[in-house]
Amino acid sequence: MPENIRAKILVVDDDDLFLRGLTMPFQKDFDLDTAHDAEQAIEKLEQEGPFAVVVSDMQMPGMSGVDLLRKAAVAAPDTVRILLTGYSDVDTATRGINEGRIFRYLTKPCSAEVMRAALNDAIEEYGLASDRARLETELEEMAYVDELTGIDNRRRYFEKGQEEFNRAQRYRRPMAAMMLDLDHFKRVNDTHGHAAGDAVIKEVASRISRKLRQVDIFGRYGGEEFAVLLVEVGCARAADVASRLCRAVAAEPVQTDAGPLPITVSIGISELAPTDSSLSAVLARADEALYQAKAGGRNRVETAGSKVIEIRA
Ligand code: GH3
Ligand code: MG
Ligand code: MG
Repeated sequence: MPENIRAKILVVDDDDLFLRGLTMPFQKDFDLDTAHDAEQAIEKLEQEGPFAVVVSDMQMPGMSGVDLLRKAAVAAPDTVRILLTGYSDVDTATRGINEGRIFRYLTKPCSAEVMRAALNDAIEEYGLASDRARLETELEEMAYVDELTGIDNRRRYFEKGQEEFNRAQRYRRPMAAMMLDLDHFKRVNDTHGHAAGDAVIKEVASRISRKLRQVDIFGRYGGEEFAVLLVEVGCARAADVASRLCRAVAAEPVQTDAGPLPITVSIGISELAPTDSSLSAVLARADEALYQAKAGGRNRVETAGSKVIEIRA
């Protein structure tokens, strides 16, 4: 947690006097909030969080501290939990500690120093756990998202695509695949440099993304190649969509640091056949059609097993 932000701490005790004694020494150091019973505590954890730490007394009318912290672990899983017990409840408390995944328990009465040390440790734990969670999300994203364009990477495209392929095959629903490849892209790199090339790939991905529906699957297949799966769409409509994509890319030059660069894309389309045993089979036909589109002059769409569709910008 950044040092200039005071950690939010919730202290729960039914005894007002004790609550005041407990919070008074720390008013300056922490952003303290209090609750008088378990119900109020859960409400605050759910609605007024995130809290870094919740400290609960063991003995309260209605719900015990262990039960409260067990609920808190569900309501606000990231909040670190501390239990306060009287000497007589230590046994009960230790039994409940695993269930509530309690970070630490303190026996009452405890000094301000002991409490401060426990709060500081808990806040540190909260920070470490948030760092871990952030790192996990970042790693997950790295595994699935193409860094340059922010769209699905090849791996993710195949995962989602295979699922869609299975569904379409099982229910005999239409599905179309597209392979897209930037035209003469090597020239962009050779003439204007790799950075300009990267900017072009990024902008083309964005133009295509904007033309697709949420349900369509769009991934960066390789360098300057993209793949699309159109869900519930047959060849004829896929050809319309592809023509629109070609036009959207060619509509205006891409602005780069090397100046505005006119860019076009060629697209090959195929549709799901009942005999296809994998998504790769569908994509292989789209790739053949793409090859035909390139051979036919680029900036155009070709459908596997049919005629070239001319694009007029
Ligand atoms: P065609 O119209 O036949 O597709 O011609 P092309 O020049 O686009 O075809 P080719 O496949 O020969 O060239 C693709 C180039 O894309 C080669 C490679 O240097 C470049 N490239 C691949 N990935 C990236 C990337 O991530 N960034 C940049 N800037 N260039 C890339
Ligand atoms: Mg290529
Ligand atoms: Mg190319």
